[in-house]
Amino acid sequence: MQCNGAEIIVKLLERQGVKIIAGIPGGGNLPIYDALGNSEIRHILARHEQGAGFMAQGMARSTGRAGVCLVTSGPGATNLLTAIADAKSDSVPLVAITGQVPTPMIGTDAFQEVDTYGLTLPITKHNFLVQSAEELFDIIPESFRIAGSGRPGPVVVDIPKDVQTEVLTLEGWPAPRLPEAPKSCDIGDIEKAAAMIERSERPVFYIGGGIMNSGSSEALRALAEKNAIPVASTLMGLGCFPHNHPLFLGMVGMHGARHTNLVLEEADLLLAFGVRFDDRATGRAQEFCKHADIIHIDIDGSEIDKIKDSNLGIVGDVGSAMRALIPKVGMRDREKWRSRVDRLKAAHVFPPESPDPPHPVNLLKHISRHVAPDTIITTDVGQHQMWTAQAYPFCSPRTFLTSGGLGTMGFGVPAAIGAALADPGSKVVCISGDGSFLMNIQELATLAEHNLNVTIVIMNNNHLGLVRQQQELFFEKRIFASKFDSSPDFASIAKGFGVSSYDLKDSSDPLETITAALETLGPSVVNAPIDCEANVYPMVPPGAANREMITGNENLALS
Ligand SMILES: Cc1ncc(C[n+]2csc(CCOP(=O)(O)OP(=O)(O)O)c2C)c(N)n1
Ligand SMILES: [Mg+2]
Repeated sequence: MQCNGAEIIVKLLERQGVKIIAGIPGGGNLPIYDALGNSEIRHILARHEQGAGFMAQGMARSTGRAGVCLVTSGPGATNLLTAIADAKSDSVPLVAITGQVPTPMIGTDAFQEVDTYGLTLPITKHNFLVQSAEELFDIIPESFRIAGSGRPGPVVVDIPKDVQTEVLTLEGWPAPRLPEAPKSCDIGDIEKAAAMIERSERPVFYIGGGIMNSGSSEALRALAEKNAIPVASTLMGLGCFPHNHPLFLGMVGMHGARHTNLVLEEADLLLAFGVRFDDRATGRAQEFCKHADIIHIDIDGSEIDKIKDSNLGIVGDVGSAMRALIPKVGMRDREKWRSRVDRLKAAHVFPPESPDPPHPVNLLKHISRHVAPDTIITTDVGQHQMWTAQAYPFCSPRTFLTSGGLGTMGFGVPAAIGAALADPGSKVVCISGDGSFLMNIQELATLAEHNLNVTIVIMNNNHLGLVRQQQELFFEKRIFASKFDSSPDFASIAKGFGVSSYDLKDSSDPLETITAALETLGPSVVNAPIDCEANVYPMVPPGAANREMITGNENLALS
């Protein structure tokens, strides 16, 4: 049998179980597109390569399986960089295939040539520049093994055009490669961890995306309940422990609830499971959980003792570690510690309901009551993202898709498209901001084309709100370059793209209008004007300790 490199690529992708690829064609990847045209793989034509990258991320984040995107050389590859870096920051499995100029032209400043390999080296888990069609048999399956094994991440496969057209005679196909089963933890370490938990009086879980990636939210719940240990989550961990569980403390860190950060201050043992001590979570790291011993479990050994020294560092799968710990810890009720935690929680009801109906917290709670509990929510980046993290009652893993580590505006719409493509029957809601929405607005065309069941709610404060908030609080109210002097008519624009739209500005009952949008089959956009001076509280000033949070009441006193 004879095949060219492009046909080999597509066949190997099919054999890896790839069902959908998002991308944009160009001279540098046209042979692959030619082969893709004959495949069962569904191609989603994005309108910008960053959109394609975030669609692939939406599929990956919602399913746990590697998402795939395909772009051309030069500007196609550079447009994709942000989505790749974003996947690296949040440990998302992604296989990004980029076309490259023919091998003999590499290094000649050829048309649409950039050094994709060099550009992506620091933002990928691994990258390849394919030298021959023969190499594809190893590199394509290997890219999936690498993207999904251990700590997941993005892999770039840069494929010169002459490799795509090179013809080979072949006898068979290599076996697809799956992510490797994670390494289980040393049993001696598990015994030590169990003894530390038993000795502690005030243990607290500090959990993150590692719980989601290891699929271990049930083990977490069983361990927390057995030993009565409260659970605080990072932004990436939200959904891994039910929002309404009595042991749940909410999100830790810069915009965490006051009681969450205060409980962590009082802990004598921190169970840092599947987390990386990100500065948004820890505040000033030296001050974070100062009085606590730390057990840090992570699949990535380079995270152990990177930011905070641990008393016990365990490299391995956090899920298997927790399953091993469950029989080794006793049934406890920790009456004293729980009642202390409950007192702190009761003293700081969070987030406060607002008397103002269009307040984002009210809108979010309303949305949560009108969609199924496991509805996927995506966000963009800004105040609306933090309000969502604070107020939305996430109950299941992989239901909150947000750009955590990189904090990329423009993530929300294409990620929602990706999640909807991966699960076409279900509703996906994107909470966006008026600034972020514009950063990948072109993907409304993709959304309309596929008639996906996505509702986008734009929390419109006519500002880059989180920037305005920082200027108000930390730059003596010098509001500069964060207010929009003109604001687009988002509802009309959405209509222009062929998407149903609603504007709460024209509505006598904004909550009812949101319900109508959520009930619309197919895509819809809701423009939701909100108070442009509303701030997200609490807020820990950048570089401060978490206990130094601003709660908003001081702010009232300040103004
Ligand atoms: C691509 C990108 N550029 C700049 C920033 C810096 N930034 C963080 S939040 C923010 C404002 C976001 O505005 P909007 O989407 O309207 O959300 P809001 O804060 O108003 O809810 C900006 C500019 C960013 N996170 N991402
Ligand atoms: Mg805004």
